[in-house]
Amino acid sequence: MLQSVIISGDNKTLEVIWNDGRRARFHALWLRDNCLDDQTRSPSNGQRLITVLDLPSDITITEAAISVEGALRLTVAPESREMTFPGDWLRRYAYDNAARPETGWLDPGVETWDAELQDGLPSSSWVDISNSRPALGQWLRGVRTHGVAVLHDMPTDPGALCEVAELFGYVRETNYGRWFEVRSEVNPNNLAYTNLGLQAHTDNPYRDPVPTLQLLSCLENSVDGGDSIIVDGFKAALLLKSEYPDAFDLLSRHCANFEYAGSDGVRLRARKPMIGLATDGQLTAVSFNNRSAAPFTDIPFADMADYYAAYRRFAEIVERKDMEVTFKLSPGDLFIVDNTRVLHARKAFSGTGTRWLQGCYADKDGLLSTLVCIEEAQHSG
Ligand code: NM2
Ligand code: OGA
Ligand code: ZN
Repeated sequence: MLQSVIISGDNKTLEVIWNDGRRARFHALWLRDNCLDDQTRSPSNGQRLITVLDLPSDITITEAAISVEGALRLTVAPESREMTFPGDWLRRYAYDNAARPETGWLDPGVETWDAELQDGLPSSSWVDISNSRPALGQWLRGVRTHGVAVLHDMPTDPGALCEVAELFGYVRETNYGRWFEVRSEVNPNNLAYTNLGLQAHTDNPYRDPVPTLQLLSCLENSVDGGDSIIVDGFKAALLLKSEYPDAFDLLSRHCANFEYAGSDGVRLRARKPMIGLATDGQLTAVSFNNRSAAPFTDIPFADMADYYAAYRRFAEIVERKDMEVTFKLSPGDLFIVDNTRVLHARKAFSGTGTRWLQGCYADKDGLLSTLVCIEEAQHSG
């Protein structure tokens, strides 16, 4: 509930005060643009019907008051339009916040982790998430918060992992197929298809846009070794920033090159920083993959030696024991990672048994959308 409103001296902004004492200022222009009436937003789909050119640039507030329901009511000129905004709507979208946080800030829903997550990995079972929306929501929340979740008791039929992606969104088909077999092959077109260990990495940095989720499921795993390791790339990047701020700057300000050219007819190339920041400093992505790093061409000559030192520092942090969560996949296990954040690795394997995984890519937009829908249903239900 809103308690009061004060119009500024120039009539271009106002300040509201809620009954718990919180205050926030809003611009008349912003309020007009976000008017909740059905001439401004389509009642059937919520999309905006006006453009920025429809906003009177000389807009002023002529009247403002708090209604008995605790909503803001105001009138603006020269349109002489009346508008109403519920107090909780204004609170949700208030933008009159304190100074920007420093570079490397994270979405408030994200929690970084290290080896201490070992026994607390978000996990569920296929039966539960495919039969219960709340269970699916709980599992997806793990991906949103920690960038990783494990699933047990998967059916072992080929391609079953695609059904997991289809529970929340869409499979991203690539040159590797709708899903791919991960096992040791003769003449592999990718080092993933060998028994070699793989340094912690994000997949497909040579692709733009990169697949934002990867799923890996296990059909057989009777070899010696082949354990899985995951590392929170956001945690690693923030450690780098606190321990070696100059290294963090180098990896976030300069673009690396990535390439995959392992199969006939495929020449994938992309350019991006290893530590991705939004222009306002939000930490948004980590791209790290030794096998697919191409010759770096876009780092100034004078910075190249320091860049390699920074790259090495970052790798050292990624490989710290106290950063990793490890597990050995058994048949029927699957894990999903946020491929813009969480790095995955595997130990080398050998011996007489068989190691057979299947992988597929998907995207976070669908996952996050499904999660919000599940949460909205829970809050209204
Ligand atoms: N596979 C498993 O990004 C990479 O190249 C990692 C990807 C071949 C689809 C391996
Ligand atoms: C991959 C990969 C890990 C594994 O296929 O991208 O990293 O455990 N595989 O085989
Ligand atoms: Zn991989």
